[in-house]
Amino acid sequence: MLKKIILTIFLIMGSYGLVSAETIRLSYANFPPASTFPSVQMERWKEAVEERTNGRVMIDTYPGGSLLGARNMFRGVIQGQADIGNICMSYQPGVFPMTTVLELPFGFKTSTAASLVLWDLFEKYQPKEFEQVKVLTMFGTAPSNLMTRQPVRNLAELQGLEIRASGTASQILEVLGAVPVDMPMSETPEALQRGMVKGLLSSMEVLLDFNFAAYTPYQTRLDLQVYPFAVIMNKNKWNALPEDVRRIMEELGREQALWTGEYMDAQVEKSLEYARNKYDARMFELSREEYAEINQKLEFLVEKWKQEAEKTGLPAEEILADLLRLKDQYEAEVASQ
Ligand code: 3IO
Repeated sequence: MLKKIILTIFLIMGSYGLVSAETIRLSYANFPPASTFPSVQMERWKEAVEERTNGRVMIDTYPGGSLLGARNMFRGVIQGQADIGNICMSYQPGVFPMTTVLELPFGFKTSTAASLVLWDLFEKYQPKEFEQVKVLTMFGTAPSNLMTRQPVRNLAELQGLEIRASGTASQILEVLGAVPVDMPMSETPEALQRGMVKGLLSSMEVLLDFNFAAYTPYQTRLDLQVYPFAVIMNKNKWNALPEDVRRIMEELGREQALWTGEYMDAQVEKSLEYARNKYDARMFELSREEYAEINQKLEFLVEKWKQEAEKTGLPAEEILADLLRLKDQYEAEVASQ
């Protein structure tokens, strides 16, 4: 009798959704170590989702390539080896014709602006390069700068130097006379330690987060391209989530892009200070003439991107115009804070 009453109560509560469904566990794979910004933002997203769903959704995070690495992340999430994963679009040239527009050297100053621009462009154009997955958030790095073992005070000193980069950044290095060595960030510590490369072109928080300052105490200010990232989810897993959970995750999309950008910009500052204090790091600036020369030499990249984007049916002119307008708007907002 009592059993029957209890059962009835639970059945009624269940039909009104008062009994919380089973906990949903999701795996989230990341390629670089826990100390680096893609993994730091992953932990922040995990905490936000667990809190906002009152623990109904629990995220198991796998930094450092422990579930999927940089080279098999996109495929791995599509195939369901991980439910969620973090990809860098620069690692698969040609696969992301739209969002790699961030790799053009437009002179972003901050990760905050780059991340918001990337997110806005993604939302507006819904590019088919991501049609196989659900995109949870996106962000871009702070602009790339040269970090080297030996001083690079001018373009002459860059000639023939092996420098690690990825995607369009490698093309940029080649045009500037360096020898690009293409690999994901996660393989870079070993390449630097073994002396396979003399430096790298990336955002400078890595001086601290990977302790690259120990290998590359010289920096050259170039403020080149941005590396674009996306956090993606397996589509079947996404479709199987309760609607309120999906809403919570969707509301986090832009917020997470902003959080990550602001985190990274602060981390770059911290990193430069660390490199100066601990390794006597030095940052060089080129002459006005050499900056002008670089700009002129890299102009063709915009045309090249445009042609490739148009080939895939993207409104390239419109995307570029939006990018430049949003960049100015967001950089001004950041600067006024
Ligand atoms: C990056 C990737 C992983 C961990 C830290 C990082 N900082 C900047 C990047 C950008 C990037 O993907 C790259 O390859 O330079």
